[in-house]
Amino acid sequence: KQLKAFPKDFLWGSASAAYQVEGAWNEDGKGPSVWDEFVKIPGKTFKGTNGELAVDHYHRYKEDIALMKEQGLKAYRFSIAWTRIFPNGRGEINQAGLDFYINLVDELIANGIEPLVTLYHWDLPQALQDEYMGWESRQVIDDFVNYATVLFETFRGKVKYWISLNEQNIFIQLGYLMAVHPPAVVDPKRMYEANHIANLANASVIKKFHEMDMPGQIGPSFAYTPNYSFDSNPLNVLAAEDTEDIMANFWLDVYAWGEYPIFAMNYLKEQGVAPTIEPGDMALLKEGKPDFLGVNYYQTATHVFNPLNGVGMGKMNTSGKKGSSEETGMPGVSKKVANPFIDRTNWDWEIDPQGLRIALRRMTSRYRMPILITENGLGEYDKITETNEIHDDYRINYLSSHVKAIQEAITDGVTVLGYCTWSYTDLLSWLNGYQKRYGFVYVDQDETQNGSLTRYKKDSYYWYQNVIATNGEEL
Ligand code: GCO
Repeated sequence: KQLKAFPKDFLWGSASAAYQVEGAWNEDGKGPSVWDEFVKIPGKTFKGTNGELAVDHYHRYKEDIALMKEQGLKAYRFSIAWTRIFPNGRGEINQAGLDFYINLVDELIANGIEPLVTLYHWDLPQALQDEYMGWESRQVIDDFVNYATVLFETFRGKVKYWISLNEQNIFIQLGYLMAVHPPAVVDPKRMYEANHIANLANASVIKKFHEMDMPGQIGPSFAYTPNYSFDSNPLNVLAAEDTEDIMANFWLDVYAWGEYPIFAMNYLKEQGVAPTIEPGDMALLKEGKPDFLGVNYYQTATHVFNPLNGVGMGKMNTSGKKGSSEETGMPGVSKKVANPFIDRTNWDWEIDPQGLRIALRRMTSRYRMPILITENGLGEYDKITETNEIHDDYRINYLSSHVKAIQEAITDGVTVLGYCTWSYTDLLSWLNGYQKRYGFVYVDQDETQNGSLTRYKKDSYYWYQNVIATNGEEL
């Protein structure tokens, strides 16, 4: 079948997040975020690694942008650290912090690279966590809108693509159910309450963006793991559909329609963990309709039915050894099983390029909205040779098969605005330190090398350079 060409203005991009790259954690008036504090708790991150220095992008952004320019990158997605703008979450603007992003955006634009800005990539001001428990209080809504408004005013006309919340489903579930992200709580009721408040904050910021008549587009980035049934046993098929409702539609329906899905909501009510919905909430969710849906795609998940006394929450693989994750499941709903048709990474993430096509198609048939792929990539151990080369053919295979799947989805009729690989440079993996690398650009990190922070181009850097130059014709 003849594949459609990528659109001429397709955003060939790459991404990062403030805490994972910037470093300079307490410079120029920055306040502490929940992550600055969380990493200090023993045992929470791989060997206690943190983002205090990260890859020092705060001081090396010009060097990083020069590499982007040389590669031909069309778009760079990064996040703004709330605590650089408002060290305590609100109050006086910290001009030095804002200036960093003004310089960053100007440098990108001067180099012909479209800035895609994420407003929130998990680094909540610690002050707001202390004052009113962060996402668990409705006070966070006004503070988030206030912070976003400053950025909208500052970057009006310069930044055309905005991402409201990054992976709300992840920071909420890992923060309030699995206790592996701050605030390290295990409480489904509190999780769904915080999640509802995050939905209201998300909708409020989008509404504000539209009220301000901002040129450009805004949408959330959802970490979408499409769910499959293990086989054609109707029990398993239903298990997969229920999982899709509870784990995906529960966020995507709210973003796109301002509605919670019926089956998932019933399930939460049965469990006694459904969020409290106040008068006016649902109307607000409908008013904050995004212009596009952002999707972070890494993997799919395959399920069988799980009896009521079946497995519960397992453990995720943070060891970097294949096969070391524990079984996970929702008793009475589903249990995740290995998909015999696909291989996994060393961190047990299933490698499934067709799953990306399926994700894009499902989202399109359900919501009919343009999609921006805000993340996709492979975390691996990379080796640098004595002559400073990094032969990451496994990453090239991963990325090229996924780009091909996007082209197939476009041919099927999906509207895709752009594609951001995760990540541009190597960076801090929240729970896995610096050994799990995602970048096109290798960074010499203490944990694995000498700590000089020198940048080296991987083979995948040159591969993507050619993809961009041929607008996706050569993969
Ligand atoms: C990791 C993760 C992250 C995420 C990203 C989500 O290894 O820590 O893969 O890097 O992909 O931050 O938006």
